[in-house]
Amino acid sequence: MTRPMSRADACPALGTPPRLVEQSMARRKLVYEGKAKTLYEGPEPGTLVQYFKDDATAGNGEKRDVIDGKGVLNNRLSEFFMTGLAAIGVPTHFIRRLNMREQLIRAVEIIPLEVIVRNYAAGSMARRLGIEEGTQLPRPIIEFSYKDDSLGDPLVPEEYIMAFGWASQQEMDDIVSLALRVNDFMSGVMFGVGIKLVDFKIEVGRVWEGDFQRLIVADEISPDSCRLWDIETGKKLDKDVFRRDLGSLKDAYTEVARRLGVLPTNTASMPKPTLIN
Ligand code: AIR
Ligand code: ASP
Repeated sequence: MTRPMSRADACPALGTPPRLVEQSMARRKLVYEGKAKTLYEGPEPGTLVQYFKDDATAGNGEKRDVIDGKGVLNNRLSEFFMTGLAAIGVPTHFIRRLNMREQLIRAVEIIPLEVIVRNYAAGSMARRLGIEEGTQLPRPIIEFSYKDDSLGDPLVPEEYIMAFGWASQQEMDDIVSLALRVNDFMSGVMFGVGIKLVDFKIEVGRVWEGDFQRLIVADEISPDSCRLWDIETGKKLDKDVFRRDLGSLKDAYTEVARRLGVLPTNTASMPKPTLIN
């Protein structure tokens, strides 16, 4: 398996000697370098390899750190959620996991929006409206941000999206129904392990199937892109732990993975899955 070196992977005693890893890196074409993930050309046309980094950023890159093992956990968790979505008929870009940090995905044309679904007020909504974090919303609320780091991903009304041609009316209808299906699925899965899905973000991409174009869930679904609170204690188990300096991000993500029974088998430092009653 080819993959770039990272701190968590770089153990010559266990894997490919570093020299060979470097050679394989040279053969692979970088397609896109994001803050938390890198995309490489995939083995077949229409595919990409999505590599999960350990980098954590917040405030559009103002705060940054490297959290050992985050990439491994998010690779597994995103696989778990995307596979579950596919099982209930929600199309996603996920094809299969390749190794600890990489998954094979379908190449999509990303719609330049962050599609945010909120069940409880938190984060920017709580700030904007002066609502106390954790207040349950009358119904799930969907909002859209324009994906542009230099602008800080500004919230945009649907009229902008249509007027600037970022997505059509039909696509917006499809995006809303995808987002609500993801919300129902994710809320249920998390509820089952004692976690409240406060809000989350997805990205959606276009794929062509013959003459037909359709929309599928892309990017990732992980504690980097959701707010997850323990139902009993309210403890935060998502990226807010990093954004707000609330403790160990790795412990929080490991807790989510353990409750879901999703843990890499060969990461020595990670505890075995335990049953949650
Ligand atoms: N999100 C938005 N941009 C990047 C991410 N990860 C997610 C947050 C949160 C939700 O979207 O992780 O789950 C809403 O974020 P905010 O900051 O608008 O309240
Ligand atoms: N805006 C995203 C977040 O806070 C990512 C980033 O700021 O780098 O989660």
